[in-house]
Amino acid sequence: MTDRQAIRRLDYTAPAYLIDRVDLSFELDETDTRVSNRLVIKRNKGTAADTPLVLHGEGLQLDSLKLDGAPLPASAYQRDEHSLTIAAMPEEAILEIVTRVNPASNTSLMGLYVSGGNFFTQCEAEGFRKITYYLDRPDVMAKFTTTLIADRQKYPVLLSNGNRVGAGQMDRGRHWVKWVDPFRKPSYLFALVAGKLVAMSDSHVTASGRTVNVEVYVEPGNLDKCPHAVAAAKKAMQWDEERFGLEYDLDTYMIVAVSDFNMGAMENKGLNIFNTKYVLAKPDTATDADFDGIDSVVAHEYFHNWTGNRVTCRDWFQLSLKEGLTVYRDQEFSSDIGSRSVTRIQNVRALREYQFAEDAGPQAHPVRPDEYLEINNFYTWTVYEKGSEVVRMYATLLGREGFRRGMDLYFKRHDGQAVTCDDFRAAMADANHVNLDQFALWYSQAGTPHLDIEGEWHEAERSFTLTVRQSIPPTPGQHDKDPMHIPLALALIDRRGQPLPLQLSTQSAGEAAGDATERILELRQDCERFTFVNLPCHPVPSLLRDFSAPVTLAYPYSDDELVFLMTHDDDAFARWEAANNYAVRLMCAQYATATRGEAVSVPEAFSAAFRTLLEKPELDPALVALMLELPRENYLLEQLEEVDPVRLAQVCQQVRQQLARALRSQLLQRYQQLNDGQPYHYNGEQVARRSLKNVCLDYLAELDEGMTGDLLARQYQKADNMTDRLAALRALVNRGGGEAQLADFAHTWQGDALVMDKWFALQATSRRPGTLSRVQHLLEHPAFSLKNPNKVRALISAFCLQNPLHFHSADGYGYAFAADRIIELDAINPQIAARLATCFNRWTKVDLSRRALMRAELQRIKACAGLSPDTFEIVSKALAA
Ligand code: 7MK
Ligand code: ZN
Repeated sequence: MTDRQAIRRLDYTAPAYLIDRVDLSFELDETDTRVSNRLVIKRNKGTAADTPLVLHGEGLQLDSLKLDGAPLPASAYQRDEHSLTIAAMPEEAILEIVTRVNPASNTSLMGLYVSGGNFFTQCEAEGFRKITYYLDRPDVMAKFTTTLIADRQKYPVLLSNGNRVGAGQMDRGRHWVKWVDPFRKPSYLFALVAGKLVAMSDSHVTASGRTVNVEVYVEPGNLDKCPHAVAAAKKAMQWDEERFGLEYDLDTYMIVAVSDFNMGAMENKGLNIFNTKYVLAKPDTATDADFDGIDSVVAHEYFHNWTGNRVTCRDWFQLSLKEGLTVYRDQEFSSDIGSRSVTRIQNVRALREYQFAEDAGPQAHPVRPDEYLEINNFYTWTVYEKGSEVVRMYATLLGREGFRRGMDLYFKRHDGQAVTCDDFRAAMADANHVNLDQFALWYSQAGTPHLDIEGEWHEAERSFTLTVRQSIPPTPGQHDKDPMHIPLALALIDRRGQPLPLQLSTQSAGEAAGDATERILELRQDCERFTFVNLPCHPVPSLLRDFSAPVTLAYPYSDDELVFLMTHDDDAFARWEAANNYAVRLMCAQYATATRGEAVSVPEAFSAAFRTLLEKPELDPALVALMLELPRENYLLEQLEEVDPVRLAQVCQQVRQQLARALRSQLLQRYQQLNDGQPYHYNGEQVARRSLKNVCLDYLAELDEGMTGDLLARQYQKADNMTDRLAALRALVNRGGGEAQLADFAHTWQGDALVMDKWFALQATSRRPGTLSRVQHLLEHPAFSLKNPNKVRALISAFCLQNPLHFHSADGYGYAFAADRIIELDAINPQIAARLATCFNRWTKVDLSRRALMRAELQRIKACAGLSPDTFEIVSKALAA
């Protein structure tokens, strides 16, 4: 591995030179693209006159270099693998650089590359340096113009950032288009697209009356899969105007879909580039979850136009400044256009399943990291999802209006600037005249805070005292932590399920809100006591309502209290949470039972609680579905030590089987009620009904009866949409059958890459025996390619990260398979390889023999010659655990 130095947050220094303008010209050719780059460069104030100019650049062939019109002699500059240095620079200069790159051979999908015969770019975080020499850092903001020159027949569409200002014909069948972006931006927001694409267009009239064109570009033949993305963009525009007073600022908002893409999507100014997965959808190819995903990713990228582009990050340690905030904004958008409680539960479930595990493992890092080897490794659950929870806590502490005042001040102060997380916190504090100093710890301390809470009822005083202790576990490099500022939302519920008026003993008579039934307690110390007075009866506390902080919480609820809360709490999140707690408790206990060699047995009280949920048609089916879905193995693994993941998976299945038997008639009845034969529509009500229907189907599939086999086969065959068809196929395959349907599915959808991804993923995550050898076999399938990240995620990552039963097979073959693929991929696409390598993160959680096997594979990867810094960083941190 390259002996790269760690980059440290505290080493930040302002750029020595700034770039005022950049004029780019591309002569596009698959294997030999010529990039002309004209920079107007100024020495930054405070920079000594003899300071050299160091431009970033990687893998570039240099053709010519001119300073103020004169070619630079070789003695005037130096080059190495990563940079170009000019020792003597005037205070202000025009630098003209011509370089060449080979986009066709670029498998990293960073910089300029070819996909499906078209050109695309990806520059965040440090991809622009693979296109031309530049100050490739986010605090250098310049005005860009871009001219694209290419063969007219092969590349009729030529796009870049900003507004299209001119176009024309050229020699040799070529044409050109010129783009001007009027807004200053850092290089990571640069983009170009060239190729044979078609667009679906629409328009949006802004609150101030401007008409904005909305254009979604796709490969010919895919126009029928664009309407949902176009509608999502328009909804997002409307929402940001209403909620935050933010309008779009260019004439056209463009989205382009590409099938080879490392991530979900990218917010390049005016020209967002998306993974096809988050654009293309119609009912027979996309599931309800896919439609939801498109809404949220389109909104996310669109929202970046203000939170990310107009105000950007000073340095990459501040990544959560734009990502945490933008995830918060897209979550709020999804809550407003759909169901707020369903959205919240789904977001919290993902946070706990993935971010909590990250925060408890070897890659744990603060929301604002202190150092990195490779910034690409820090596009993490912590920076994104925990970051969004941190932003949400401002809103919880300050209220919706207070949060809006903070946002307004943030834009007023920082529009056009590259700033830090502290600047955001200062805007929130100053706009509301509050002190948020202690809140800064949310950005600097890693690890999930834990709250230990006890309640005590004083019959004589009719008061209830909560004692709250907070602790933050040690994480790599951080052993001692300080108490944090934590908003704890709570209510006290009486025996009939009514929330009681809350009055603190410390509250003065004059203090208002005498009948408020929910309060936000602001924790600031290791241990605090809160006594609520004038209560009519011994209440049940409803704690951390709506998940008011990203913490774990222990309160000694009895099983009965959990059942009471799951049916009576007026907060939907808290109801789900009670059900989830109860299920986690049950499954951990059953795992212990199985470990002692005793038989798994689900207590009647538990199935009775689930039965109640199924028998109440007045409940929101989407919420019932979420409550009936048992916690996944990967989440349970975090709650246990020295786990045998195979036994855990078996216990989970036995619990599901026993529940299915105990609830057979209710499940069947609910399934039939919900399976109403209505033609498919993607709308809230239908999505909710389908989600419960398919949860019922999943339980029924556990029954060893011919009846359920028929039910599944019928749903597969009759479905008029991908949601139902895929649910049936998954259940069929998990039962060890479904061969005919798998073949039928592949035959029907062999021409649709995104649908084939579902086919691969379904097999990779299957419980059926022999899954690893099937996965190995599928690597040879004509529709599979290691060069396509979606395919790698569908087949390999799905197996390694979402199939604990087979990944953790006791013979270690799952681990060896993962290591082999990581090593192979590292040479093709280090970013994707490093992501995959996180499947070894939790090796210290499993039993000793598996630990040894996983560790050996990590060492084998680490020992590979020429390993990328990306994979090296992940693997060496995992080994240090
Ligand atoms: C989401 C960066 C981009 C991981 C999750 C995204 C990326 C990585 C989309 C790429 C994004 N700025 O908008 O955050
Ligand atoms: Zn983002």
